[in-house]
Amino acid sequence: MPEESIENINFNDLNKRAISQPLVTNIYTADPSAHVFNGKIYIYPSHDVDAGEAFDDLGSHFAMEDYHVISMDSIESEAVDHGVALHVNDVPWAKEQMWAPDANEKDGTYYLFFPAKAHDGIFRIGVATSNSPTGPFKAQPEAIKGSFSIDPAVFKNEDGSYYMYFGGLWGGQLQRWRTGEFNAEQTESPTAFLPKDNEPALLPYVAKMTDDLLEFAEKPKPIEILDDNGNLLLAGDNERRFFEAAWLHKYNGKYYFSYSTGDTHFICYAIGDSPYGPFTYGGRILNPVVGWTSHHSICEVDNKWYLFYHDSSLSKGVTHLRSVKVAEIKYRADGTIITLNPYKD
Ligand code: FUB
Repeated sequence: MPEESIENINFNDLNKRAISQPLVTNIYTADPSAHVFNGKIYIYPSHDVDAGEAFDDLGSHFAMEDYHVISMDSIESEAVDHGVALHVNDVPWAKEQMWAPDANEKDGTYYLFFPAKAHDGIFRIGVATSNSPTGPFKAQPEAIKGSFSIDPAVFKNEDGSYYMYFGGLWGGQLQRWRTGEFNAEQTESPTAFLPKDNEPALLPYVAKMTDDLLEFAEKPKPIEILDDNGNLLLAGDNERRFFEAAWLHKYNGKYYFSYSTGDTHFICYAIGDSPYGPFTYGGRILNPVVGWTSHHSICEVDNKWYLFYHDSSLSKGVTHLRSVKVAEIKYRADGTIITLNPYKD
């Protein structure tokens, strides 16, 4: 779907075949992180805008400046946009590119976790807090110490501990951190510094959070994604290896780590027995959507499981003008997930 020329797509037909429609149409939204707080659904998306930046493989066209929170009383009800919850101008350490966020709650305080490029051009991850799930959020003066790259997702484990999952290739800069230090060498190539195809793929990271959820309690650890033989997926395994958009949920006693394969446009998952992994590749959750990126979250609402995702159907295929959608997912008895096709044949 993303490789198909946009001119060849009949969007009226595509929208009729879509398994779901945009949740809001007054603004463009992407990268939805969904949670149920106090019986209500809250979605923390990116707020897509057209800032006039030229398209490039490092994502300069994703020039988002703020976050809005969307809520729904139930999965069938109308989605409500609560307006600006945090603006980049109110984040002392951040300069630009407010990419995919997540949120969580602890003891009545709501935490918004978000990546942005700092004034030195390096992506970091920050935290902002509020006493309301819809904000407004007040940002911490500094980014999380030791944070890097993009796409934070914060999972609350049953024992009350919280873990942040993060990382993203190309514009998300994960490949620049291979030595543990940021490689600042000048290049416009999104694939510079990536491992060779026959080497293990770059891994996303996880870190337990401190009790106040404002810092990492430990040095981030790489998350191993293995094949059925127990080997790390290789960098050349483009249809299965991690690219960006980490998420963790627990189903039937197992931890499911899900993510986007980026340039091959799948949402995939891997299953493990610990929040740290290792995770064994399990399959695809979502086939490619219209638009280059694919990003998701998985949330249980009233004993059913839902995939929140996005596509570029409303903007007729504009990569950086996306819309958040939701569709139910189903598990087989063996715990595998039935792959969704975002558009019916
Ligand atoms: O929205 C900007 C970036 O695009 C996100 O951080 C990635 O996950 C991709 O969806």
